[in-house]
Amino acid sequence: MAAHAEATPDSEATAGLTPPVHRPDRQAFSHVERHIMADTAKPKGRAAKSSGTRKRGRKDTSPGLSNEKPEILLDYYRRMLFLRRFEERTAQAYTQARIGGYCHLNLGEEATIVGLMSALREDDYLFTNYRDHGYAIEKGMDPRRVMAELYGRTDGVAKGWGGSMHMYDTATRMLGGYGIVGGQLPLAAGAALAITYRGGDEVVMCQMGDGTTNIGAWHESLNIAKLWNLPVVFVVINNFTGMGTTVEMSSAEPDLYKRGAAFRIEGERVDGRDVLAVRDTTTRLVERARKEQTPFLLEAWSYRMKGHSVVDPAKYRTDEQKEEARSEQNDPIRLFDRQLTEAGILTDELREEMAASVKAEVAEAADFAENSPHPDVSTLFDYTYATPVPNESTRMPADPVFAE
Ligand SMILES: Cc1ncc(C[n+]2csc(CCOP(=O)(O)OP(=O)(O)O)c2C)c(N)n1
Ligand SMILES: [Mg+2]
Repeated sequence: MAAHAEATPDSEATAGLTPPVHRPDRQAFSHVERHIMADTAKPKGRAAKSSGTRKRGRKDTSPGLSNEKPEILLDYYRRMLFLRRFEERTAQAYTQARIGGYCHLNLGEEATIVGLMSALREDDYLFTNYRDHGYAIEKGMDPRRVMAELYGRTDGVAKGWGGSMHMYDTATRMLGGYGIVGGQLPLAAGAALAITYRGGDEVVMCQMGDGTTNIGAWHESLNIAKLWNLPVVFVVINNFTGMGTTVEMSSAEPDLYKRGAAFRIEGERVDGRDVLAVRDTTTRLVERARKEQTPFLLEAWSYRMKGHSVVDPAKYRTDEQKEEARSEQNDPIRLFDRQLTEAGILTDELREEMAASVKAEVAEAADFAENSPHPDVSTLFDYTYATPVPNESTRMPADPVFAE
């Protein structure tokens, strides 16, 4: 469609594609792409593509390691590895029926999570969708209590009543964990409004998936965030799929970082496999949101290594697509491992040491969860309502809510 191509000059990646398809150039984009709307809201055409031409391959796209402190790089590596092993353990516990209910994993998203969280201050706020375990841990929650929540035990962060999709902890300012697609967006805007009311300088980060950009709450929240100058960074994790539906099948504008344009919100896209690129891009946007008191949009491309949830065999993916999602070149941990090894920062000895300590820490979290008591059924409604409501597990739907 000529008009569409005109409006989005750098969308050659998607031009002429018919669904269902796989984006052909996922391997080849500069590590950051920007879409900036001028105050006139007039598209600037090709000049708006500030990052220049697309480069092929990965080696030119990383910010490089030369200015980085080795101990910080190793810390990122360990944190990513921890999330990987934690999620693998979660999947295992689920198949053993130790964990029940819905359960969505962050496998493949580790560099994005560590990069994003490294850009936040401790007092910044975070809202996420249901794919939240890694975010909760990286925002500062005790992994043992996250695992206990997955197990539905009293030592869990939500006393065992929330489960996988509802990690929540005011102390670390991780305000959930939402199962309704887009449910977190209006709440994130509200939290940012509260910050401005109080005259604070915290920033809200609101994570979501690509599929979320087509829900009403997306439009409402981005609109009000820009209208009221709220310090919130909306982060779209583009894993190219909402359950089994591709971005191309569901988004008229598949370059998601441009979708803030309708609200004059600047957007950027980053390679979510690259922890340093994510950290640097996010830091810039978070600090601008803090200083300029205005929202931003960040799109991070990363792979969902498995199905939508632990029970989804992803039969809608071809073998080739499954391989692509799990390949070495798209695995953020193997990529970073190679980078650090080539730079002489990660040695065999260090790798083994870290693998062992991560394994032990994950095992400790699982033991902690296993040994935590199940909540008493009498507490079922204790945390459901903010004010006391005489709700009992024996009450039937037709019974009056309030006692006569
Ligand atoms: C309002 C609403 N509609 C539908 C669903 C069912 N649903 C759960 S996850 C999901 C896909 C969302 O995809 P995306 O936003 O890309 O996030 P991802 O799972 O890829 O992280 C859907 C449709 C839901 N939970 N809430
Ligand atoms: Mg998705």
